[in-house]
Amino acid sequence: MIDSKTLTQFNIEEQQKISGATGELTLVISDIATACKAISNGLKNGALADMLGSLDNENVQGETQKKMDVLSNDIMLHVHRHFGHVAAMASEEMEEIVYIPDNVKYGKYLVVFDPLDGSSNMDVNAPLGTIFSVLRAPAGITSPTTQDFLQPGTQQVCAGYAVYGPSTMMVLTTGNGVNGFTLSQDIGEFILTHPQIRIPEDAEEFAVNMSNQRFWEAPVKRYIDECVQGKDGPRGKDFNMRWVACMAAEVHRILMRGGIFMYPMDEKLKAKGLGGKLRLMYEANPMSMLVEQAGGASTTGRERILDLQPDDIHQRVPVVLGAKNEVERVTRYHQE
Ligand code: AFP
Repeated sequence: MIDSKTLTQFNIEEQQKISGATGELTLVISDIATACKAISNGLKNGALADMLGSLDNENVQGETQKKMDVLSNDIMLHVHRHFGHVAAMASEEMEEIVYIPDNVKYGKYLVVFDPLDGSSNMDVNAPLGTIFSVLRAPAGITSPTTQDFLQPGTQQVCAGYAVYGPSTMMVLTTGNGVNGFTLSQDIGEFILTHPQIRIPEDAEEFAVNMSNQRFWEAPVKRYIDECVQGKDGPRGKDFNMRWVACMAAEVHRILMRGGIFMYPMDEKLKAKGLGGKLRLMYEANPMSMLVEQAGGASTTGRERILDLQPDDIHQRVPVVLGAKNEVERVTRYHQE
């Protein structure tokens, strides 16, 4: 029995509240949802569909591509190239931005995505995700350049992710709170199941890749060390830890039950000349918008992520996000 709104109904109602809205953003979100349904289907048969394992090629990030990385990227590109509604796209998997064909209706939005987040989880049947961000194409421009994508996260008009776990969910914001939709296997629609999600301001759960501990900077070492000391330490309470190696699943858990997530700067990343592990435009910005819209906070440790002016479409940054009071504590430790 479906007794809640579908994603499409929800977005049309939201669109009707905005005077002068053309419905184009609703169409873009609907295309992304279609792609996520197709990716969800692609993931389901796993080894039976020969979808495990890697290909011989590397992506622009220098990472070996999984078969599902390529399929998910193709699906995201295909829906937008086929239906139009966007001006251009940028994918974590591709060096250059992608245009839509001339014969397709040109839209006013730029779509940025990580088609398959946490793809190493594919081979171990653990959660994966798709992360997306929608920006406005500069007015009057019919052929956007990479430069036109380099907008701070505060300019995003929509951000969200799909998480492919025991159920497939899509969680998104258009700047008016965060809402979660579960994909009904019966009718093939995303149904509103988690309206107006909020992140508690305090937390007792952190997510970080502890194997990097010895490479972290002092403020992060201090924060995690105090959490690990639990009741006997300065925090006076016990903390739990989780690490799924899929940012979409990690942020989803924080939106569902609170906590803090971090992929901080470390010596290994510095030695490779990288500004962090996670990508600003494909991961950090959309997740930061969601987290802030749900009452949380997001920082590099030193600056609010949404305020960063990107200088490269594949730029990487340190990320600390989640429960407001915990993120503020990490920021304070950086200042001290
Ligand atoms: P992929 O999308 O390349 O699989 O990377 C996932 C990710 O960007 C992010 O979702 C995870 O939080 C992080 O990397 C995991 O990194 P480690 O493997 O270093 O823990």
